[in-house]
Amino acid sequence: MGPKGSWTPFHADVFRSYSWSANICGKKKWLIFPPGQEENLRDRHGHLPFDITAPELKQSNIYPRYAQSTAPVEILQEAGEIVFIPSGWHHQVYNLEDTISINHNWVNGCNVAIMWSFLQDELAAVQREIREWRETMEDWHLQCQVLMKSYTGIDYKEFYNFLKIIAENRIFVLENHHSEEDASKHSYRAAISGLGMLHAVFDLKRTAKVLTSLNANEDFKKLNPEALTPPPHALLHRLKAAIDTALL
Ligand SMILES: O=C(O)CCC(=O)C(=O)O
Ligand SMILES: [Fe+2]
Repeated sequence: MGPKGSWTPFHADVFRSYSWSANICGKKKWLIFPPGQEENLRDRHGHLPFDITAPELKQSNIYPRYAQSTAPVEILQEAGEIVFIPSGWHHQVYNLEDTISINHNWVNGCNVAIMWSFLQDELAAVQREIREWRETMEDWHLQCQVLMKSYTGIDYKEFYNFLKIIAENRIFVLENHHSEEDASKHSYRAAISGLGMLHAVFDLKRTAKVLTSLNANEDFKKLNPEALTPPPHALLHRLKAAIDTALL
């Protein structure tokens, strides 16, 4: 909810999720950039601007790549209209009138790999910040995870748990698709069985790809992942078996 004249500074959404935003009343102006375009808007220290319309952006000693940037896509959103923002599109938003809107963010099989790639970038940024203590701190890798969680809202183990819950739900759908109606009366898990078999297989395939990459990741390996339940390799094995059975 925002009065006329209020605005939201330049950003991309949490975990590089998708979002939709529905205007109940009022009017918004959106300035949006395709993924990657924000690179030209970084200052000489690599930081993104708070306000992409600020006059300082034109100073090439502060924003060296601004001259190469392209103009944002501009959207005027009226009451009753919904805007969809794909993963990784940076945006700045103005309330042109007193405005109420409802917004929802989500990750699914189509953008979970984008989320994983974002988390790797976030960890790399933390590692760069505290690299000078790498050799002197015994728990340096663990501390990087702590900092990442405080900054990004999630660490690698939590991301694993996220994948695990998605995978287990989808496996449940595949294993119980014959008794869908019965099951949906009894459990939340089965309620999502409304997804359908193909959707569940699609999500599992995408989850398997991301989980394979997570398992091979050197930073994840340093966190003693085999102590997690179930161990990531066991989950991946189960996941692949569920896909194979479903495709028989
Ligand atoms: O409505 C706004 O001011 C910001 C909305 C936004 O950033 C979003 O929905 O992702
Ligand atoms: Fe946003």
